[in-house]
Amino acid sequence: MKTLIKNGTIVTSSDTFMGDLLIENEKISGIASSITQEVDDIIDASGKLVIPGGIDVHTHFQLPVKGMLSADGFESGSRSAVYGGVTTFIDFAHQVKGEPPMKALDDRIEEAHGETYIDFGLHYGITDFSDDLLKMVPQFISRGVPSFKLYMVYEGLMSNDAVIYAMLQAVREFGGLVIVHAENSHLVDFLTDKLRDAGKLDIPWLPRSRPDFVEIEAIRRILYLTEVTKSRLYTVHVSTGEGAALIASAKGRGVLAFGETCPQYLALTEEIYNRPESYLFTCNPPLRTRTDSEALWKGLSMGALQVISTDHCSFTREQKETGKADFTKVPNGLPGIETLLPLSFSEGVMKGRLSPGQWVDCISTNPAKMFGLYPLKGTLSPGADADVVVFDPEKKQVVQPEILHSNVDYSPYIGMEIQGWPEITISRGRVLLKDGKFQGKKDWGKFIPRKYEDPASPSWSL
Ligand code: DUC
Ligand code: ZN
Repeated sequence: MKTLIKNGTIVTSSDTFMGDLLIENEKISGIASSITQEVDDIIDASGKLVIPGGIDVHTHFQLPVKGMLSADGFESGSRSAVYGGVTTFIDFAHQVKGEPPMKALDDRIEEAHGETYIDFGLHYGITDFSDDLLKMVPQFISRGVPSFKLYMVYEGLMSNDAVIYAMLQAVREFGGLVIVHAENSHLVDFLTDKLRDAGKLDIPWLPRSRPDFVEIEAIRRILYLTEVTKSRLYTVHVSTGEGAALIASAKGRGVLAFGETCPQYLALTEEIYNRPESYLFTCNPPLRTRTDSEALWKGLSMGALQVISTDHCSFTREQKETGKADFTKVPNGLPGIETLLPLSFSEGVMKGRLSPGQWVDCISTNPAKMFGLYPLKGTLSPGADADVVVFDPEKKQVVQPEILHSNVDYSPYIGMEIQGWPEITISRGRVLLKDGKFQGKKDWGKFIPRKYEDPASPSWSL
C-alpha cells in the first residue's frame, strides 16, 4: 500500500518546506519537494502542515489516586490521543509492593493488549526499592523499559534520597534514565497540616500547600545528586521558571539534566483556583503564575526544557466533586492528551513563543530522542514509522467538552479559542482519523521496546 501526501508544508525539527511525503506500508519511504509515483491513495495537504505524530511521554491511564481510578484507560486515552494527533504515548508500569518487580511490567503490557489504537511504551515506576530491584535494572532495560520513575512525594510511592542516589548510580552504570516527580514531601506535609489547623483546606489554598519552593528545593537536590553521580535525569512537569533555570544551569556545568513541562503550566495560572469550579483544575504541582508560565515558554525555546507532555490523568466531574471543598481529598490530575498539539501550537507557535520547528521538537522529536524511540519515531525520515499528522494551522475551535473524546466531561481549557487542529492522524501508515471520522482499531497499537541512547554520546543532539 502506497500513500502520497502532496503539497503540504512539511515541518520537521530541522526544516520547513513545501513538499510531498511518501508512505509505503508502515514506513515513510520518501520526502522531497515533489514526488511523482503511482500510488494507492493521494492526500492533498495544501494549506496544511505535515508533521511527525505527537509523542506524549507522560500519561496515567487508570492510575489509582486517592481511592479512585483515573477515568481514561488505554482505549479511551488512545482514542482521545488520535483525535489530538498523538501517535505514541508512554505510560507507566508501577511496581506493586510484595510482588515480583517484573510482574508489574507484564501485567501492564497485558492490560494494554488489544486496547490501544496507537503505539506505546512504558516507564517503570519504583515504589518499593530493594537490592533485588536494583539488580534487575539491566533486565528492564533489555526489555525496552530504560526509564525509571521516582516520586519524591506521595505516601506509598515516594523514594528517599538514598534510593534516588542508588538509582542514579544504576542508570549511569547500565544505561537508561531516571525520571523524577520533584516536590519536597516534608514541606508539603508541614504546610498542609498548618492549613488544616487553620481550617484552610478549600481549593484556593491548594497552591499554598505546594508553593514554588517545594518544587525548586526538590529539583535543586536531585540535580545535585545527578551531578555527583555523573548520571542523567529527566524532571517531569516542571511548573516553575526557577526549576527550568536550575536545569539549564546544571546543563551549563555539563550535567545531563533534561526536563518537560505540561500545557497546563504553560496556558493556565493559579487565578483559576478562585473560579466557582476550581476543583476541576487541581493537579500536583499546582498551577503557578503568569511569570512562571512565560519563563517556561522561554525555557522551551532556549533548550532548558526539551519536551511538552501532558501528565494526562483525567477524572470525571463526578470524581473531582468528591473533593470539591477539600484539596486534600480531590483526585489530582488533568486530562490533556487530545489538546496537547492544538494548545501548544496555538499558544506557542501562533503567539510567537516557538518556531514551528521548535514546536515539532517539543511535541515529537525530542520526546523520541529522550526516551529511545528515535529515529523509529519522532521524525519524517525515510525508514521511520509512518506516524504522520496533517495539521490545519487555520482551524479555530472553542474548547467545549462536546468536541473532545476522552472519558471525561470537562477540559481545563474550556472556553479557550484554539487555532490549529489535527485533520488527519496516521499511525504506521494506517489512517486513524480523516474527515472527522475515526477509523482506529483497538488492536493496532503495539508495545514498543525502547532503545535508550546515552545523551552524552548520542547519534543525535538535543
Ligand atoms: N500529578 C497529578 O496531578 N496527577 C497525577 C500524578 C501527579 O504527579
Ligand atoms: Zn505524572
